[in-house]
Amino acid sequence: NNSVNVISNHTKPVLPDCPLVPPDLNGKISVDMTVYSEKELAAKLPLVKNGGTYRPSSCAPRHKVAIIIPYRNRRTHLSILLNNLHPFLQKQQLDYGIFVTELAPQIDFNKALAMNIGFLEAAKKYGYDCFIFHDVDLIPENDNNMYTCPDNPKHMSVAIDKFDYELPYVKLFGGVTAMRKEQFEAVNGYSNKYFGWGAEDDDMYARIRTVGLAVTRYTSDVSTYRMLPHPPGYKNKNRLRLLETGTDRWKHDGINTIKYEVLTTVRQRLYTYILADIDQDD
Ligand code: UD2
Ligand code: MN
Repeated sequence: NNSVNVISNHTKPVLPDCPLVPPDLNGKISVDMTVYSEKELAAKLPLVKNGGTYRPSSCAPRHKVAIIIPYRNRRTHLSILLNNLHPFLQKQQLDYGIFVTELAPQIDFNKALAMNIGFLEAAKKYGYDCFIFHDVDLIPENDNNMYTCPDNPKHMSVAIDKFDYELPYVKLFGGVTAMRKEQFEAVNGYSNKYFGWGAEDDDMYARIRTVGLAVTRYTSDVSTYRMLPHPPGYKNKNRLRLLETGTDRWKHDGINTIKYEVLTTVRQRLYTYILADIDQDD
């Protein structure tokens, strides 16, 4: 070949990698509890692209992160979370996208099922390497709490005001958690069977330990959250029986067995909304 290195004119200028530690983090931040309208919110977050994605323009981001929010009938919480989370993630210089996943109204609420679907749909859209599963009502209070995925699944909502900023129990893996794509696939995602409140997070904790991974946490002074008030969820009566049989069920109860249909995907201004249906008789 004539080995002339042609610099074609459409190559983007190579950006320097973003610094390992983002430069302008402040540590403790105050939560803005204002409930803005969608229009006001869109106007105050101009850097967010339609569908709720963003990537830094001055440096090459080190992390591609999908935020998966299981959702039903929590509009005010979502508005407050988006208002606080977008600036927070931009300061951390992440290449991120926010996905809000809801099950069709006739399906009993099932948080883990919604998160499995959110994972599968987000992974189809972009090469995310890190997935943060995020309760809609948890607002981070410290921006050193990096929304990235270390080499073990990370439990991020360690200290919550509702629980007096104490970890309720050491095996808790609910609230806000981070898993690399390959870690989530190694545990076959969440169980699909926990309809109603409770224990789907404990089931995931057991899967993580079964495959030889561990749960890691940042210190509680960094991993602090405000939980927005809400009525208690309707308890799933057979959650404990499901949990007991979890370890011998996990290989055929998760993202490899889930049967769902996406009814609609809407690129809202500040997030991607996914509405899915399942055939509940399976
Ligand atoms: C705890 C866990 C949560 C989950 C739940 C048991 C923490 C901090 N949180 O949450 O992760 O394990 O127990 O299932 O440990 N949701 C809706 N609409 C609803 C109900 C739930 O959108 O009507 C979503 C929403 O994202 C919410 C999440 O599911 O944050 C968990 O439900 P919750 O906040 O009502 O339950 P909570 O606070 O006991
Ligand atoms: Mn809650």
